[in-house]
Amino acid sequence: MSVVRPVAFRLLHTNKNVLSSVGCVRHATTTTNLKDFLADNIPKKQNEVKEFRKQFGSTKVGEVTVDMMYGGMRGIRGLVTETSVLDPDEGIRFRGYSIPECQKLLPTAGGKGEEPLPEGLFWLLVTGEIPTQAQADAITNEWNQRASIPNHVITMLNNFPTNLHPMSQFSAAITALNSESKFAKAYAEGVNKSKYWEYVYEDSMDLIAKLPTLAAVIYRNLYRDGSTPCAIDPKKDWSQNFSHMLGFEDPLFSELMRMYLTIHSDHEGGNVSAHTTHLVGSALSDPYLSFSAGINGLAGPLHGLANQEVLVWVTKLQEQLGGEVTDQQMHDFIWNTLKSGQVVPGYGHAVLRKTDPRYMCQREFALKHLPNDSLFKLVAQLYKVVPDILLEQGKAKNPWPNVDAHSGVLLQYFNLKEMNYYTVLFGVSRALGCTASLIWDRALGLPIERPKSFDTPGLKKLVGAK
Ligand code: CMX
Repeated sequence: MSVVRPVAFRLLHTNKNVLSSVGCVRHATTTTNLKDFLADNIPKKQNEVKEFRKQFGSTKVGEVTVDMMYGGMRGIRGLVTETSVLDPDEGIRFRGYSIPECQKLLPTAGGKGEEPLPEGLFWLLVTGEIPTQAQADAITNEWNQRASIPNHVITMLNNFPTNLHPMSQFSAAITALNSESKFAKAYAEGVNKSKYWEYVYEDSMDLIAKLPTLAAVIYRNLYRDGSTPCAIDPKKDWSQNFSHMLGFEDPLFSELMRMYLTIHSDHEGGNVSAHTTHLVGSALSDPYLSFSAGINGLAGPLHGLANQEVLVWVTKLQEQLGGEVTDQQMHDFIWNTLKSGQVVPGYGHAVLRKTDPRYMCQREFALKHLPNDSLFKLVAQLYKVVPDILLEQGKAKNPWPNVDAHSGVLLQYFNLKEMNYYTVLFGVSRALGCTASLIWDRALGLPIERPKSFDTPGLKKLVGAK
């Protein structure tokens, strides 16, 4: 095992602008082996949490109201997730770093692009440190080596009917990959619980490595000629290999994928996909079973499927209103959506109270690379019109756009037109955050999750209602 220097808060970055905006940059230790990093750092974190709980274990952190219990547990402080934190006004921070900071600090694909590598983001989510280029490249190499898919999974995908939604195919394929689970095998052989994290780590790395190929097989079966995706090229990064396996050769599409797969990765612990993965993992279901459960949650229209719903809705708008759309026509169309008891997809959020920085990041990509695209202009016009209408309606607590309001337009520009497929891309990215958390869940020995529930008579009795 290579020697790991103590985690330090050091200013190693040379870019002064970055330093002034970010403040302290936590830089990576020297090892390029992520598992070695964990082996050295997990005992420190275990100790930190043990000491913290010893001192503050019975300190109250909030209260629970009856409305919270009926209201989707909104605002209940009930989970610890190390990888990211979501501020209602500012948006997501991955291990303390905002999206613009990650874009400045994370390693890129060198001469091939400027967007951060999702490999570097994964290192950050797992370790809390900004990786060096060598560390990000080491993750690329590992994922390229772990990418092979067992035949039974490919056979299963090839036999699915074309009317089975891509997300159902994706989830089923991830579940079927559990034949490869090193965690399940080790557990069956009686592994000591102190070693759980090592096997969860192995499964997580394998799972992430295999997802692009699974996703590409689904795409090519449903929307192309069903031919086998090209082989993984060890010289390409995760996103570029994925783009090429899908059949997209434009280098700018690979750049889009690097950005897309980075920003969709994690959104603290309470969202449906992350929370489900964490919950199922707490029963010691292996990472394949846990993450496929999370994927089923992501497939819901109020969560990840909203990126599909946005494009379906915008397409309807175009069909009904034609080319140039006035603000008034758009206003009426939106009100019709609301009056027919539907939500405006891509707007609102359970936690955020401002425009999602993931929306802004995609908008900036569009302004840079496709400023004159007509669909982008329409999405930008919606950004002007929708919030006022949602405010006027007075129901949504957040009238601003979320991540899903913008992703489809970028994919359409590159000719990835199949809207039903969009949530699969979200799912490939979401694996980074969900598995990084699973590794820490097992490293910290978190127990099976089991909150207390009540029936209404019991709750009435509890609060003294007649
Ligand atoms: N359009 C119309 N009504 C909306 C709305 C929207 N975009 N967002 C919220 N509302 C409504 C809710 O349906 C709710 O109505 P009822 O009181 O009739 O039930 C009311 O406003 C209050 O909801 P809220 O507290 O503001 O929002 P929630 O935390 O309950 O729900 C979310 C959050 C995201 C499900 C909701 O804003 C929504 O349905 N948005 C559209 C779907 C969407 O874009 N989802 C993607 C979210 C990001 C992601 O997970 O990927």
